[in-house]
Amino acid sequence: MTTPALLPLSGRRIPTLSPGASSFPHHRATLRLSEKFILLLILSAFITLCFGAFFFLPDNSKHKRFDFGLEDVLIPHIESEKEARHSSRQGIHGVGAHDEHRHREEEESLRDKIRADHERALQEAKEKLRKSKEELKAEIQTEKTKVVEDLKKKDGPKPLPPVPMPKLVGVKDGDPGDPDTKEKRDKIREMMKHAWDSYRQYGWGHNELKPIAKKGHSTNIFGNSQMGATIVDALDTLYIMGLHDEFKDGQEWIKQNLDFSVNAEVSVFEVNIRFIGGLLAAYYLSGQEVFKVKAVQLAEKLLPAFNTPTGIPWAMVNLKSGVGRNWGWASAGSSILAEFGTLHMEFVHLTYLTGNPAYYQKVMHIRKLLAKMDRPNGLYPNYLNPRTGRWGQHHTSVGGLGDSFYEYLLKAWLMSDKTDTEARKTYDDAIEAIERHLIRKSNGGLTFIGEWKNGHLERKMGHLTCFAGGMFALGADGSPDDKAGHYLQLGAEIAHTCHESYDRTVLKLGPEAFKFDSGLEAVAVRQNEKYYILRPEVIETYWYMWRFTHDPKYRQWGWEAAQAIDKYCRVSGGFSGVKDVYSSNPTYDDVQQSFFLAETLKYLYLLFSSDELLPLENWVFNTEAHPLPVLHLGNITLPGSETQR
Ligand code: DMJ
Repeated sequence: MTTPALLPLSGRRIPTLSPGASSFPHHRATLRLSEKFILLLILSAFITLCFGAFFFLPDNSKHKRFDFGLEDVLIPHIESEKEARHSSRQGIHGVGAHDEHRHREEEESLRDKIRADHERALQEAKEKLRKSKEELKAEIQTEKTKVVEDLKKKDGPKPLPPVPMPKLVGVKDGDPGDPDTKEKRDKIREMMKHAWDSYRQYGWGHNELKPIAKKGHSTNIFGNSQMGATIVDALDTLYIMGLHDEFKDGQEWIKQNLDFSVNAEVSVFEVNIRFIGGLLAAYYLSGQEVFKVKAVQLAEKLLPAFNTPTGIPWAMVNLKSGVGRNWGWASAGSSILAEFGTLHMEFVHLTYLTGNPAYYQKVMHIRKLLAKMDRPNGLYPNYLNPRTGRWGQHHTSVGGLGDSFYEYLLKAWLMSDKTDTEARKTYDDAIEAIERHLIRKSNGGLTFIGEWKNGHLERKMGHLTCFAGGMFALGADGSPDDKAGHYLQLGAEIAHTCHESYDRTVLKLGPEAFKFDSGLEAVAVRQNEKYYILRPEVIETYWYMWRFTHDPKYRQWGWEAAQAIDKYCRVSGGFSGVKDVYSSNPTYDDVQQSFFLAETLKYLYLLFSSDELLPLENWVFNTEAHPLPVLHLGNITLPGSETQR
């Protein structure tokens, strides 16, 4: 190495660059190759020296921190360093030496602790490595399950308050006694088993079943969800029929899979009558807490639907976001009478079981609001706007869009052990207006219930309307002015008309709607009203009429319907609706509706059972045929009822 080589480093011989000129040629001009080599040599020697100096410096680190990066080790050490500095200043008193010793001991013990921890971890790792792959997998799974369980416990529902179980009467077999009836009942049970087994095999967990395609099915009332509607809807029927293995299977699915935190926009009404009603009935019949817990979880998800300017709920709610809206087809953004008016039974039970007044208050608020409104001709229109609180189109129906509103007025009274007289009065007034404006006799002598449309009576009756026969019979006892006989008679007449609507078809199954016009009696006219989708209403009315009269014709009519269903709707993958009941060669709609298992087969089974099974004095069936016990509240006041009533 020579000194001239250092010259360029000083920069003195590097000429100033004019702007834009490259520096490279100047270097080439000013440094020769040998100089560059010497320069590099010196640079590398310098770097080596620096590194060496760094490594040979005295090791101060142990006076600063342990190199473990652990806070619990570091923090005491920093503290002890401060103390050391402090005490060395006090050294003249001889305290410094003593502290030094103490700190060294502390450091020693910390080191020992860390060493021990490391050794333990090493030992554990060695043990793990000795295990087989399967053993390790199993251990990981156990850990995972534990974490999930812990999380569930943490986020899970608050425990519900203990509430006395209402008196449950008639949860028994209901053997009808005579062999012929028993045989019929066994056949209905077999049909239920076929419907359930098919769903179990091809549609398990889906909402419904496509029995021809043999796969799951769902509609917009359940949103884009897989909430096992058929399982929940069928549970109590399985229980009543003594199909206990199937019931257990359903219960297990619900326990493991039924989850309402789904991004699904569902119908508040349908979810209430099928899911909450189904779960509550399963809870009361079986006593299994899981059903009550799930019903309450779901009910909480429905509550945001009531956040409207009037408190009249939206038709649909997104279970995840709580955002609600109405059906696009409903008159001017209206909510539907049969939807917001069919919540009372389930919501009163929810308040009873949870102690949460919200449910009771919501439905009572609806009732109060309706009571204050003007009613055209005393009739309730099917549409009500939840923003303005004003009626939409003046259409009134005891069938679709109106039906179960009237049913729930009567059943509110019945389920309260006949103490809710306000509900009874509202029912009586409504029925009186219906009789005056909607019920007529055809030329052929058939009593029918028409539809009221802007002051005009449409002489058409829906299959759905046929439930009203049973409702009139059920409400006969307790009707004003001693009109019990009249209402029982009205129930019988409706049952007869609806039977005619079945009997006048080729398949002996009833159409969706039938006319009483231009010489037509109880027959469908339009092609799109000729279908039968396994609906229950006619059989429901037969059952109520049977319970109140014991007239054998109701069992006979029920048996005719059961045979027709088995003959024309049964397929290898379950039961399907048919598109035309007037055709001897019907095509299938390929849907096994969940209400077929919840209602149609249940009412048939009850029709061929003794009255001891679920007596009507003790049980009230919701509109989806889920039995809920009468609440003999006695001195108990429902929370929220003090302020509302
Ligand atoms: C059922 O879901 C209920 O009975 C509801 O009230 C109206 N209709 C269907 C079955 O037809």
